[in-house]
Amino acid sequence: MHVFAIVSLSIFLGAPPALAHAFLKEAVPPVGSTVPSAPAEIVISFTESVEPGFSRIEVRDAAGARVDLGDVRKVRGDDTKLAVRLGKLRPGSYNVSWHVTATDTHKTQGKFSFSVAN
Ligand SMILES: [Cu+2]
Repeated sequence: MHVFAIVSLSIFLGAPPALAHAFLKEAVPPVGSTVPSAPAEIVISFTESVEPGFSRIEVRDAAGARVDLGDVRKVRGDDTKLAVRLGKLRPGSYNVSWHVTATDTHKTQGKFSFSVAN
């Protein structure tokens, strides 16, 4: 709930301040990592609670083909974690892009990559 803070600070500063919206905190597989075997899912932890119904995680291989199953969901008991299952990944590099809506309705997005070792 940053609405009042944004409105009041914007009046004084003339620009939206950098507040604690939902940014990537941690991912499994880790951002930039090379993992020894194909993961069955991606789990991303965010810095704030997010709404699974208004959030997306897309995973693509080096050729741009979608490899996730499109079933983004909240990880049980933790509003800050989203997971998406993956098809069978071959060795190579993968790009993950995420677009999430925090429970305060603020939208954020980002991307990272990881690799599956040969
Ligand atoms: Cu926010």
